Amino acid sequence: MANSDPRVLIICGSESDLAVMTDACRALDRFAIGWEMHVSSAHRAPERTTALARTAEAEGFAAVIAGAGLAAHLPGVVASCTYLPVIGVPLASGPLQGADALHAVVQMPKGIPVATVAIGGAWNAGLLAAQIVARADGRVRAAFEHYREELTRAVEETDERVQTEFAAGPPGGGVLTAPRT
Ligand code: AIR
Repeated sequence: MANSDPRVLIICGSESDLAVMTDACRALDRFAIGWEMHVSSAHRAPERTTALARTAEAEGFAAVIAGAGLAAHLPGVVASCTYLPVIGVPLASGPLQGADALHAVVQMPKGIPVATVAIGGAWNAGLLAAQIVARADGRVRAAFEHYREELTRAVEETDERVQTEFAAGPPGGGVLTAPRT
């Protein structure tokens, strides 16, 4: 998958990761930032994976997002093969539901950092990559500012509605109060 002028390289450890990792694509689309998505496993295709990482900077990418589950070495391996900032997405896959991947991604040894988001946090990975791109792109910077303002406005609108709904006491006849014994 690709679009014109890709600025963010996204790598998934397996096709089974795509459903979650496409959230990163959607976040980048929100800011009209081009991306390129690849499947490449650090364990099943190590040469291919390191080649993708090594060539990313010369190809014009500004950041890499890498998502994997289980023994998720992909983000760390990618980070060790590029000077670009790497954002790691631990994915819930298998019996430990992402706790294994979280530790593998976040617990990088000193020297090779991976900016780790929450388990399944591909949307936030996309936002973080957008913030990196925004450092050198005023259009993206303005779009990001607008996004933050929208978040705040949504909270304000929710609170306004809550104030109206609660003006005459909690809705549902007092369900929020402790039941009388
Ligand atoms: N994985 C693939 N190669 C190395 C790792 N850690 C991960 C994938 C996926 C999980 O293993 O990122 O989350 C299961 O992959 P599959 O292909 O068996 O569904």
